[in-house]
Amino acid sequence: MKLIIAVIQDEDSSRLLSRLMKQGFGVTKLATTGGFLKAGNTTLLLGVDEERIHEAVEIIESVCKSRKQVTAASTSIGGMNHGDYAAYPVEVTVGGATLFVLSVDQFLKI
Ligand code: 2BA
Repeated sequence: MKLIIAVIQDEDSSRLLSRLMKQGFGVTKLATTGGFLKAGNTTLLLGVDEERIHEAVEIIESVCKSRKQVTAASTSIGGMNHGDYAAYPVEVTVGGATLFVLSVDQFLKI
């Protein structure tokens, strides 16, 4: 068995959950926050038999779309140690999904 950790956008989460559940995948949904944007995103944990990894990844790929998002970056003004910062907008592309696939030593339900 493998564990897929999928960081996805909140907007895609309910559609992806429905698709995965309909196909018989076990899923746990966590509310998470991205370190860079400091905005909410969703992390799904999926315990998947090795032969179904490809199927799960295909479903995630078909639902999760990448989007442009504008965020504020900051730069110091007045040189080093001045202590004043100015914010300016930066456009970043977020998603579709960031996946980690891990081997599972044991899967127990007690
Ligand atoms: P965030 O950390 O909020 O990052 C959101 C998006 O901001 C990223 O999208 C990327 O396009 C951009 N970004 C991140 N760090 C950046 C930087 N230092 N400079 C410029 N742009 C930057 P994604 O790459 O699609 O990542 C979406 C979310 O997936 C991330 O949200 C984070 O929650 C998670 N993630 C991505 N890579 C990860 C990793 N190596 N480990 C753990 N979580 C990760």
